[in-house]
Amino acid sequence: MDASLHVCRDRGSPLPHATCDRTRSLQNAAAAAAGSEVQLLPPSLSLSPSLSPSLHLSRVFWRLFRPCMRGHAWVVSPAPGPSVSASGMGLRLSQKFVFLLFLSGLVTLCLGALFFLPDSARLKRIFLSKTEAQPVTVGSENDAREQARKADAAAARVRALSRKPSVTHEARAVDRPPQGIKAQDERSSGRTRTETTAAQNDARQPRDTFEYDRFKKCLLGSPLGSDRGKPGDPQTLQRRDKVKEMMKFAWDNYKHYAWGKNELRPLTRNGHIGTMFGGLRGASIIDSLDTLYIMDLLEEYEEAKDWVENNLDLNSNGESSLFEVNIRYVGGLLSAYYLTGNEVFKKKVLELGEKLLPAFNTPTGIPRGVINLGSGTSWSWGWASAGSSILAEFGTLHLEFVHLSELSNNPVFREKVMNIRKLLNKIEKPHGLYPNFLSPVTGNWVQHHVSLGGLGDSFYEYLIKSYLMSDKTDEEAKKMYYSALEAIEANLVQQSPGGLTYLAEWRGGILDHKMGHLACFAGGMLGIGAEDGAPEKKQRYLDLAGEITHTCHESYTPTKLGPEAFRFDAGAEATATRLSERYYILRPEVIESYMYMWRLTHDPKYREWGWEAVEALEKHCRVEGGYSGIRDVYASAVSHDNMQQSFFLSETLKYLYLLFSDDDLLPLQDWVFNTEAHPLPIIHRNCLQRQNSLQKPDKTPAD
Ligand code: DMJ
Repeated sequence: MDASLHVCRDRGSPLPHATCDRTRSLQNAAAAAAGSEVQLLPPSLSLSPSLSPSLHLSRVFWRLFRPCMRGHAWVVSPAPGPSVSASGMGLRLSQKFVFLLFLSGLVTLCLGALFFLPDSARLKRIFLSKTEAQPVTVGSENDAREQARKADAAAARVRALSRKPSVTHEARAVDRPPQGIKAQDERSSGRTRTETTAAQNDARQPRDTFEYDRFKKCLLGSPLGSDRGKPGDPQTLQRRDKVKEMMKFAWDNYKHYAWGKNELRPLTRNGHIGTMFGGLRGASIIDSLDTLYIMDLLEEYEEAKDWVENNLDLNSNGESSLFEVNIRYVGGLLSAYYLTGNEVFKKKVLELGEKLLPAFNTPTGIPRGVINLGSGTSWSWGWASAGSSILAEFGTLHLEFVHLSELSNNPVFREKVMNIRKLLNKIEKPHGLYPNFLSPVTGNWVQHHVSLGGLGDSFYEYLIKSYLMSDKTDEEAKKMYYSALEAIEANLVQQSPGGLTYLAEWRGGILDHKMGHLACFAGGMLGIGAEDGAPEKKQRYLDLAGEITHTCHESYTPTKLGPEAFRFDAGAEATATRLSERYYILRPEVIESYMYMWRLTHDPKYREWGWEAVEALEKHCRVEGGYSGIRDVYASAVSHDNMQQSFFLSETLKYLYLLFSDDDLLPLQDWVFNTEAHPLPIIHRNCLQRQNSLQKPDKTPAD
């Protein structure tokens, strides 16, 4: 509990002392106005319920405040005049009238204080049940939107007073960056305490109508294919087996040295928790569930599942990244559920999904980047300029949230991400591009930095994947994706003097001729989006996909592992020119593009490139205690960073395994991979509806 909330617990009441004090002074003021010298009201005062509705209110008020007042000799001493009994029954009618008048005034004043004074936010939370409370995040910018919201909040307060079920209560914004991080602009980097909304509360209603069997019937093929994707030719099978062995090695070491922690430190052979997931643990377990399952490592999968069932504690109180928790935990649990049908995953993921909802309680509905899963408090990253939210973070929730709504039959999750979509669709875009920073308070761009690498990347990925996941019915996502692509082609796609195609970064019209490793996912993205482009563009997009993938492969030299960022200026051709950009942390993006390009073209070079990566991982990253990132991909003497990232198990090894498998293992007609490589099923809506109507008791198949 907040240290500043000193309650009247010693007197049996949860009210803050400040409120008790304020009540007393209000009483005295009101009494003075009524010409009485008020000391205190008697605890035993009883008034006839038949007198007036305000009497009931007075009683309610009295009951609420009595504990604060207990212990005082509260008497009414009207002066001057005949003395009266302290009992209400002994009061004369005129005195009763004055007394009632006073009580009504008092109640009005107190409730007024309760709802309008800035310090009363906590009291409101105590007074109003969680189920009623609906949060409004108040930012510090005084724009028209804010005014409108305040008006809404005021109207809601009135509704609160009339005790209607769904009310909105203003919460206080506390401008404070996360611990250890200094906000660049405290004016707008608001930390916002949020509470359970009515809609969020809805999420707790057991309205589960999802039928796993019906879902399975609507898949076009078996998720694991006819023979778990076993490739026909012996060399490919051998390579696939090698990848499986790598996964087992990574898993066994994690299990041995870091079980239950988030990542393994393979050199020091211990666990790493970090700060990204708040109090959540077991990131490597959640990220591995589906990989273990599709690789037929079923004993290991069972261990992981048991851990989720018995040890995954979602009641954590730490400060976590909304984006990371979503792509790893929500994505990992969702795909484990869809692949296995085990209800424990569904239960956990819905519980976790609800805990993420308060992050959306901002004036625009654009979530802030950091959330405390325990308290619902959310705030912007201290490093994000002017309290902004990051495009790649709030733009990478769509797939998972749509599935949370599918599973729970509760629209609230879908509504949250559709709201983000709506805002992004409407807002003016410089040259049709989406900058990386947006204010969750005003809904305006904060900086004109555009990138398909870090800060921007997976937003674009989720546009095309939203379209594909909707069984190609989400026309809005499609339109946004292809318009963004036009803008990217016109402004970011570049050719190096050496003939390499790359995606530059854009800073207010000035190009930075640099590509991050992260941007290498774009080969795969362009590939899977090619087919649904305009007829005259399809081939162009597929070619572009191939060119970007080729450039990224070119950056993998001489260790055959790639740097964090590479440049195309001052004579550089896909080369890291800065020491600080030479590291490789077991990232998947280049291999991810190989996997998609293999599926789309069956050009054997992609499998060859993938195998090069396997050999390089074995040579440079495998150590006795697991796999480690390396500090310099150009150095002949390898230096390890002592971290086995959870995405190595979830993405890098999974994409390699799929690259050496037949296409019917997680076929792209049925599955899209979230940005952490967790497969999520395409929603074959028509089939699902057909299945549902077939199964209704009052319907027959003939219907
Ligand atoms: C993963 O966590 C996800 O792919 C994310 O979108 C960005 N990159 C890391 C791995 O590099």
